[in-house]
Amino acid sequence: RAPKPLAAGNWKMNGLKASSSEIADLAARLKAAPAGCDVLICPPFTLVASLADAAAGTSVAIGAQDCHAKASGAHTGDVSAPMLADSGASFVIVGHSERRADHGETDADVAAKAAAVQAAGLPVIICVGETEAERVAGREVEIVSGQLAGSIPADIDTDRLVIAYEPVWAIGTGRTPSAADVEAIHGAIREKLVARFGAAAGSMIRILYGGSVKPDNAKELMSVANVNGALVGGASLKAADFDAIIGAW
Ligand code: G2H
Repeated sequence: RAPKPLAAGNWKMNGLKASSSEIADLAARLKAAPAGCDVLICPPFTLVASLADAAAGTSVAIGAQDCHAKASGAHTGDVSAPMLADSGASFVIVGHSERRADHGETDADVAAKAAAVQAAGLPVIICVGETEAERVAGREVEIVSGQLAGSIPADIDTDRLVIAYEPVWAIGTGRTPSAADVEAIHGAIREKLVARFGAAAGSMIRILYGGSVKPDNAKELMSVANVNGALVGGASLKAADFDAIIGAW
C-alpha cells in the first residue's frame, strides 16, 4: 500500500480576489479530466475563505500557509488554526523555509504550530530542507533528520501528517536535485518516519518534494521512490501549469 499522492500549490504572497478565476479554471479542468492525486491550493490568508467557498463541491481543497501556535489572544496580526478551519481551510502548511528564514521560526516553533493545526482538527504539512552550504558540506541527511525530530510534535496523529522536503537552494531558482539525490533524501526521511512511528504508520505518511517543480520536470520527480506528491510554488499560480503538473499521476 502506498499513500495517495498530493499535489499542493503554495501561492506564497501572491493572489488577489481576481485569482478565484484560477480556482474555477482548475476545478473545471479536474472535472473534465479527474486527477490521480489529491489537489490542494494554499493561497494567502486574505483569500482562504473566499476561495474555500469558490472551491466548495469541487475536487480542489483550500489550505493555508502558516498559523499561530495559540488558538486566540493578544497576538496582533496573527491568524490561528481554528480561524483557518472556520474559514474553510482543510490543510495548513507550517515551517516553510521562508518562514524559518524571514521570521526566525525554530523547530520548536514549527512543532507548536503543527500541534495547533491538528488540535483544530486539520491535517498539517511540515516543511524541512537543507541550505546550499549544508548540501555542499554533505550534511543534508543530518540537517533534515534534526528538523524532523524537532518539528514533528510528540503527540502527532500520523494520519493527518504530511512532510514536505524542500531543499532551500532549489526554491524559486529553477534548479532541482537529481532524481538520485531526491531518492536518497526521501529514502532517508522515510527511514526516520518508520523508525519513529513504526512500519505501518511511517510508510503511509506522504512525503512531498518541493522546489522548482514545473510541468516539464514533474513526471521525473514524481516517479522517484518515496515521493508522494509535490509542493509547488511559482508553477501553482496558473491553473494550466498546475494542471500540467497534476498530470504527472
Ligand atoms: C518551494 C516551492 C513551494 P517553488 O518553496 O513551496 O516554491 O516551486 O516556486 O520553488
